[in-house]
Amino acid sequence: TACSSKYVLSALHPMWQGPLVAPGGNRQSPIDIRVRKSVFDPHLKPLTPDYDPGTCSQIWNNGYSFLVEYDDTTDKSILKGGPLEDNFRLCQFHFHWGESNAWGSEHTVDRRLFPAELHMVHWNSNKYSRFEEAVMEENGLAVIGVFLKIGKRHEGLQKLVDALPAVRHKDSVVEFTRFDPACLLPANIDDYWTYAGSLTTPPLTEAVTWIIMKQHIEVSHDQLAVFRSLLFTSAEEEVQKSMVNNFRVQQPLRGRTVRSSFT
Ligand code: SG5
Ligand code: ZN
Repeated sequence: TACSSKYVLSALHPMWQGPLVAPGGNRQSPIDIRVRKSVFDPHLKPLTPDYDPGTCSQIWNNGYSFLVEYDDTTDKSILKGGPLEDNFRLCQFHFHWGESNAWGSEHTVDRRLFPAELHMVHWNSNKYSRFEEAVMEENGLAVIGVFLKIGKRHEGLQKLVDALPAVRHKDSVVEFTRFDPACLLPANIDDYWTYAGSLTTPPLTEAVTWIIMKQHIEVSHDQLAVFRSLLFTSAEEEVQKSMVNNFRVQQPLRGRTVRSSFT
């Protein structure tokens, strides 16, 4: 799909988080959401995702996370509403998680860490014609973030969990079709925080309107254990490394306002 080009792969390694690599922009992500400092915006509309499970195409272990990729050559799976003026096309979703259930999310809420965080990545198809173009622009991307908590088994997620052993190693890809991304959203998508930020992996561009769901979803410990059985390393490498702690460190707010859709 359009956003699965491999040109940034060499940079996708946990070590890139070092101070030499991170740019000193003014709207970097992730951040801590301070609930009492967020500002209710009554003009924020309900979010209206409209996804076609038929656009789901494959799962790819890119050596940093696993990406469930969607065909984004047409406007079949789109996100609009909420803080967004334009239509944004779904190109992939992925997760960030920890080695234990005590941490793993990129964003935090009043410093609370979650064991994992889902990111659904969309690009502005009204203004741009390809993901690679949108990724360089201020209003190019919209990412929905959903926190994962340990609880009961998530039935929708299980189909994906079952497919993960096939992409255990870096650079492995398997066909994966008809997965409805909407099944991973919480029941209440009307309550969210939104702020202007960046990608949390290279190229770290300040292109993202973040939409962070207030309500989390529940997954079982066993389901997250399968995420942790994936590897950062390729089949050829001698020393195998578990794919865990694939989150970026938190970034300063630098005067930004986090808006909320709810009181
Ligand atoms: C961009 O950012 C990257 C993704 C990366 C997310 O969407 O895409 C590109 O730069 C492609 C040109 O990386 C890839 O798709 C690999 C080429 O996703 C990941 O690396 C998985 C963690 C990260 O976006 S995020 O800010 O939502 N975390
Ligand atoms: Zn992410």
